[in-house]
Amino acid sequence: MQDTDVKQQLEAELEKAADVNEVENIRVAYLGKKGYITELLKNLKDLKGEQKKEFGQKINILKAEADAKITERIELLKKQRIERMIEKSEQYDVTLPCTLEQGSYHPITLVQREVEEIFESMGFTVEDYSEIVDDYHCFEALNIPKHHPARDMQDTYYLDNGQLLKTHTSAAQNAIMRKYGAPLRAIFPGRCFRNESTDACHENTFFQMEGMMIDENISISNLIYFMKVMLSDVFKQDIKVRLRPGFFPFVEPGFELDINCLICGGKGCPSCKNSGWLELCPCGMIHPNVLKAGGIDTDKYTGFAFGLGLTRLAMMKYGIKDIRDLNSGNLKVLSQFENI
Ligand code: FA5
Repeated sequence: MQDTDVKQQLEAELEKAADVNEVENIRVAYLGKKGYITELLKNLKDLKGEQKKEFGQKINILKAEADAKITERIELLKKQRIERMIEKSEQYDVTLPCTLEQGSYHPITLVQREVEEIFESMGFTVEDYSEIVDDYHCFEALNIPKHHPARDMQDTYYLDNGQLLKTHTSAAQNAIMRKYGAPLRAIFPGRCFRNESTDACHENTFFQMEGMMIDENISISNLIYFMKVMLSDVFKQDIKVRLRPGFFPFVEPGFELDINCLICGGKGCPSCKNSGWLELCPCGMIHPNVLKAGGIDTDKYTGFAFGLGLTRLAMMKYGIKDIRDLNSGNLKVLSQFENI
């Protein structure tokens, strides 16, 4: 084959090649050890002088051109393939009617956002924290050493690696104190896990919203003030509240803040275990040991903390009688909140 024929034939074959593999086969057929262009070079030995030089140059130019054309074709095919993939993945008709039903926010999300707004307006920041924590943060930093009986109050899911699923949002207290120091105003909502049997007001997976305020001269009256503002803003009605002593190793003094059950109006029902009251928001003055563990100067600062039961708050606010409905994924229950 003449060098001009080789060039034309190569161009025709490249034009027809539909994918990169075919082009690679063409490369071998022309530039490989026994390829057409390589074979042409072998003719050199029969030529002499000026003729040999001229032919040699011609074949070298042909070889370089062939290589460039092959590379060019490969690039083009790759580009076309990507364009086809993009085209395929984005094929949808925007004029088609939407068949998906619109979703709605979960009642816990709704109430969480409401409480966040209330506290943000009072200068609190909203913090995030992990659901898997270590023993130190969940217990030890909160004045609950190993083997302390208070650990029994929270039946914990331990992981194989020694970590555990957060049993309460208080597990974030130490990290937040260490991050910001004092003075400090922060709330931190989060999912909590306890190995509990479930009933109308207990779940094994539920939400709390922790709050902490640390500053000079913080006292129980500050705590009561913030609790009152929060509850009257959330419920937008007068609700009966009772404060009674409560024991938590990380506060001193500690309180249980209960609200009159809004499902039965205080008469007693399964949602409040027939007591007429619902434990909603334990709280207290942060224990000096906890402040010290968080790097806070206890000669200068005091603070309060609370652990609001966000899931129970959603129940009371929206009149949900059974806590288990909230994790059920039952759209009949949950879609009632779409217009709130
Ligand atoms: C605590 O978890 C403390 N960390 C709260 C705290 C924070 C006290 C800061 C003092 C200072 P307790 O275990 O009582 O406390 O839970 C707090 C609230 O979470 C309860 O009042 C209740 O509203 C909610 N709660 C607890 N267990 C469950 C459960 N199994 N299902 C649903 N809500 C729950």
